[in-house]
Amino acid sequence: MTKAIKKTKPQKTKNTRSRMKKVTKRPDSLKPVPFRFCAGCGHGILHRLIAEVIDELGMREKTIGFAPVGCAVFAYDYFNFDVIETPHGRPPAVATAIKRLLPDRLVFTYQGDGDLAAIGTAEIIHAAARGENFSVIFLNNATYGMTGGQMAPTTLIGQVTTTTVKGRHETAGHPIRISEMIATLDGAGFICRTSMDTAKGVLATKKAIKKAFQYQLDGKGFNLVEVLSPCPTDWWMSAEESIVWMKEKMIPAFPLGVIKDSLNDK
Ligand SMILES: Cc1ncc(C[n+]2csc(CCOP(=O)(O)OP(=O)(O)O)c2C)c(N)n1
Ligand code: SF4
Ligand SMILES: [Mg+2]
Repeated sequence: MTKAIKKTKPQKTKNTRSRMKKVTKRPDSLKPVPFRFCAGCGHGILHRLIAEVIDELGMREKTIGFAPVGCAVFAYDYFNFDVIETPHGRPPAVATAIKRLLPDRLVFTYQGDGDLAAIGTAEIIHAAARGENFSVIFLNNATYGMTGGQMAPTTLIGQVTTTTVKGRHETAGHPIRISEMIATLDGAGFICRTSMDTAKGVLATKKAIKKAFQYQLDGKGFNLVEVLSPCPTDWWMSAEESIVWMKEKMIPAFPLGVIKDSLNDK
């Protein structure tokens, strides 16, 4: 007579990894390639936040981004959706055409302070004045990062750059608060400024991007999120020092918060 085989309970594995819950993953809207930004740079964080928001909105296959000149020039290498390279401040001009032709797409421009507030001042001002229904993600690092740290329109008074070696003097112009300027235009709907100097600031930045993208999807018109971001390489600082500099110098010059929300303001 054969013995009945006694059923045993499956033993609990000692391998804790098999019981670990996955709480985060690389967003589908980012390609599986490493960023080439410097250590401590904010561009990589901002790319990831945008990708997370697009995933959460389920818009990956309906998104068209516009990349600038500057350190974000390779955005098409990183984002896993259509990106059109429109250098020298022209993203708002081309985004205007694309959004008008394809109104069901999520259209956004990604621009640095040199691209948006110097070479492309005309394009951004007129797109806002026209109330174009797309989103602008504007990374302000107070310098021309890509080309070696020259003075930008956002460079602070006293800030040393390769073209203001004794610190920026008033005769070289005061820093331009472009978001406040754009907010004066009737066509501009939602304008806000955030900072990536803390984890809380990074989360606030993501929330602002989501609000801006939703604003566009609801057809409410022109919206812009300015994001203060560290550039340790061209500030000649360590990553840690650059965060302190942002808190002490940059945020007082560029106050954070919602600058305009025309629908709620009314
Ligand atoms: C007409 C013109 N002027 C200047 C340049 C050089 N240039 C390329 S990127 C850049 C600065 C970009 O700075 P920003 O937009 O702030 O981007 P960041 O690298 O800081 O993110 C400049 C001046 C150029 N390519 N063409
Ligand atoms: S130069 Fe500045 S903005 Fe450009 S990748 Fe390096 S830290 Fe970032
Ligand atoms: Mg810059």
